[in-house]
Amino acid sequence: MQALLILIGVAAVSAHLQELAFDGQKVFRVIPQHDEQVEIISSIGSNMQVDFWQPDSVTLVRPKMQVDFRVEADKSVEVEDLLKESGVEYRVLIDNLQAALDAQFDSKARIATHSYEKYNNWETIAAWTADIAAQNPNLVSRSVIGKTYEGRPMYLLKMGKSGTNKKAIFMDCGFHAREWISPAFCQWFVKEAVETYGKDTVMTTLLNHLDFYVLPVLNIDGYVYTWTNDRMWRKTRSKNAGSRCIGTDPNRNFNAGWCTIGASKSPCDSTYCGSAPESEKETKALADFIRKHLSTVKAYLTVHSYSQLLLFPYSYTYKLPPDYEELNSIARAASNQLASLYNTKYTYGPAAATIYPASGGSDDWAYDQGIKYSFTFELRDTGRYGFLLPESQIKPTCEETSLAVKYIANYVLEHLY
Ligand code: 0X9
Ligand code: ZN
Ligand code: ZN
Repeated sequence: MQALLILIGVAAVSAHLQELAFDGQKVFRVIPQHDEQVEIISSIGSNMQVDFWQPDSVTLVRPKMQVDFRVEADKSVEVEDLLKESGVEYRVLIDNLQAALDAQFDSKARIATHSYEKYNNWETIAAWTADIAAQNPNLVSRSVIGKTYEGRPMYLLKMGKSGTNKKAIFMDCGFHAREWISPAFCQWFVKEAVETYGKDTVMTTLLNHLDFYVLPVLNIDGYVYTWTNDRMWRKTRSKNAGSRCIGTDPNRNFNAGWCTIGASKSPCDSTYCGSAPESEKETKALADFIRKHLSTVKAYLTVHSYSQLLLFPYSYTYKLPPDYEELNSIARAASNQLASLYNTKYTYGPAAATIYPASGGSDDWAYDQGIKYSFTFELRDTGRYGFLLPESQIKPTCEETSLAVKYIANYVLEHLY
């Protein structure tokens, strides 16, 4: 009892600390017009405590690019003055981050059970993976593909009617810890599959003829850290030799032009590529699983946020992939499907030209392994709430995204042989 009370006390204090930490912080959006203004953004980035949201690192900023960054409360006046003086076009995207942080938990019930319309913590998601498999033994099974740096089991769900020689779609969520809508989507998609199997003809056909592997959270340690310590954490939580800074960007850690462009060699940066490709236990576990299942996995989908984009290779080069025409037309059709529900607009294209060049991503790696249908989703929104998407948007976001995922899966099924 004593221990329990202390635990509750610690949780309350850490939640409270995190709450105070964001009061008065602002998120700015700037569009530097030329190299000189890019320089100004870079100097703000290096001289102030600035956290780049989009793109994820100051090194990726280019002229005419829309840039969102978060500024500490005591620096925000100074930063705004600098922007004004230098004539860089800007606006305040989020005026008080604390208010946005509070707004994300806007669903009515704050009950401690699992809900598809709330953000669930890791403990709740882990228990859910066991439950959903136990409740749907003919459709869902759970396995463990490895352990995280901090020792948590990485659960993978396999969905589909049992059959022989089935091909599969692989989908993961939760690469970047702070992109909470992503794990929410993986959970939603599993729910939708089990609830609509036998009712919805497309889903029924998909599960009869294909398997879905769904990894609800890849970067579990980081996700836990966003609940306990720092809501804005992105990377893994591994220690780096010779540095006090923690973590590697899992989406810079794959062996695809590793650390050549749009990635940092400094452990203190949010896009640190790691000491070597697959240096992280989490990326290694994912890559090992895919290598082992290359003969069956026909599509690789990885879910991030935010910006409303549907991206495909390449990111490590501006070169177009050999399957550019086909991937582009799939992305166009999937985006149209997505928009058909709530009119949510997605931009699609090869990632390097559509957002920014960045090497070491899992999408490029999967594609170069021969998985032709490789896509990255960047879910809602376009910056109003950014990573702090209110819970009231989980349902519409997941419903519309499911349409796009089903479209891609159905396309893959129809083009298997
Ligand atoms: O930079 C990323 O890893 C992704 N954007 S995010 O804001 N969610 O971090 C985009 C990934 C696109 N693909 C590659 N860079 N390979
Ligand atoms: Zn059939
Ligand atoms: Zn991401």
